Amino acid sequence: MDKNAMKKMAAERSVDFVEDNMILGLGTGSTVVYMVEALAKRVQAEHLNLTCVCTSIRTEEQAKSLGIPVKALNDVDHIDLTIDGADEVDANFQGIKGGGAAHLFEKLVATTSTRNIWIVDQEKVVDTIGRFPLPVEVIPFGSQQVFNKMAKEGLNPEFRMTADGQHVLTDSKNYVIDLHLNQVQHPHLLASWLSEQVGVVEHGLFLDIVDQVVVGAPDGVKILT
Ligand code: ABF
Repeated sequence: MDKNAMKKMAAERSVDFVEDNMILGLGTGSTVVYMVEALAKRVQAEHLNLTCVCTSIRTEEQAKSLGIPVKALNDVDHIDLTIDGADEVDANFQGIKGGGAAHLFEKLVATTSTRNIWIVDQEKVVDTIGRFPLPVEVIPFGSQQVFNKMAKEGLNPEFRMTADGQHVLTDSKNYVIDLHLNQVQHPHLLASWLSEQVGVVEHGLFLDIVDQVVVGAPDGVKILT
């Protein structure tokens, strides 16, 4: 079974957890695209009353195009459930996100949510996180100095660039530095160090956040709790 089929399977199953009158957080990424499509079908079929908070411009554009009501994060007083993708998740439910350069808004929405569900294909479930390069959002001003400090710390930084050599920009017009670490043995320590660095806006270590992981696999959907 190909990866997209596993993503679609997890995405469609996750929509079963949506209840009428929920304020819902919508994540970002290709797995979430399938989820928003399935959600729109449920909204139409069951006339669900939902308010959705999006984690990126592209998710908001998709939701609006499918008639899903959206609101800004500042305009809701809570979020009942957020469904988002992830790049890696380990057995302790620690994860890496940000492959889609949306982890700042994703973490703001996730930490506002009562419950968080991630939807992944089985390749994202790993023993130890870190094989996926860890995204770090930095402001452009002084970003080379931040980069140099990360290199000195042995974090193997690389600016995320487009094919034509421009900096990839987040929805906040910031840069992304990816840290090629292979393994993150002590994620909480690394998260603390990164958060202390002046110029770092947010990193892609999502620790102690997710409550349930819906995994698409060749033999069906698994729900990890
Ligand atoms: C998003 O989901 C990002 O944080 C993460 O990079 C992405 C996973 O992408 P995909 O679903 O396209 O594999 O939340």
